[in-house]
This record gives sequence, structure tokens and C-alpha cells, in this order.
Amino acid sequence: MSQNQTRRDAETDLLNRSKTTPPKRYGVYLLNDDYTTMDFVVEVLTGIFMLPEERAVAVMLLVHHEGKGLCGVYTRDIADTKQQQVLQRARQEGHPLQCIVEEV
Ligand code: TYC
Repeated sequence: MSQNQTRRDAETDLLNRSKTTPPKRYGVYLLNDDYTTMDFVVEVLTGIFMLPEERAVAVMLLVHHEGKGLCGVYTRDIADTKQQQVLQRARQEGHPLQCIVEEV
């Protein structure tokens, strides 16, 4: 079998899969801690997860009271990128904020 045939088969498989199987979805969650400021968490939620201020405050308070809260649901690559952005920004500013990705 030629290399081109193998490549066409792979492309056809990918196309068929993308028509029938929706991509898995991943939630990005913030975890509570005793040190990260509430203002910084709200900044993360508005700046990285693009939540409007009111919803950002609600999610921050949910995390503060319940220990964990959902910031958004994405495909794997985007979820991982959001997580890295949160961790990078938190470490830059000296906050111990934790952020996790879980399949939903
Ligand atoms: N518990 C923090 C405080 O009292 C606020 C906080 C909220 C921290 C959400 C992290 O993901 C978090 N300053």
C-alpha cells in the first residue's frame, strides 16, 4: 500500500470520526486556598475565562465557600492552555492558586 493511500485512509477515518463522535469536553476548575486574594481570582475569571464581572464574583465566592468551582468547559487543548495561563499569572503575582482540568 502506498504512503498516499495510508494517508488518505487516515484522513477518511478522521473525517468519519469527526462527523460521528463529538470531541470530549473538559472543565477547568479553580480550587480554594487561604492566601490568593479575592480580587486576583476575579481578575483571572474575567481576564482568562472572559466571565462578566458579576458572574466572576459569583464563581469566586462559590470556590471560596465550596472549595472548588467550574470556570468553563472546553476541548482538551483549550482547557490545558487556560490552566497554564492561570498558573503562570498566579505564580507571576506570587499567589498559590491551583487550577485543575477534568473531563466533564
Ligand atoms: N479563600 C481566598 C481568600 O479568602 C479567596 C479565594 C477564592 C482563593 C477562590 C482561591 O480559587 C480561589 N482570600
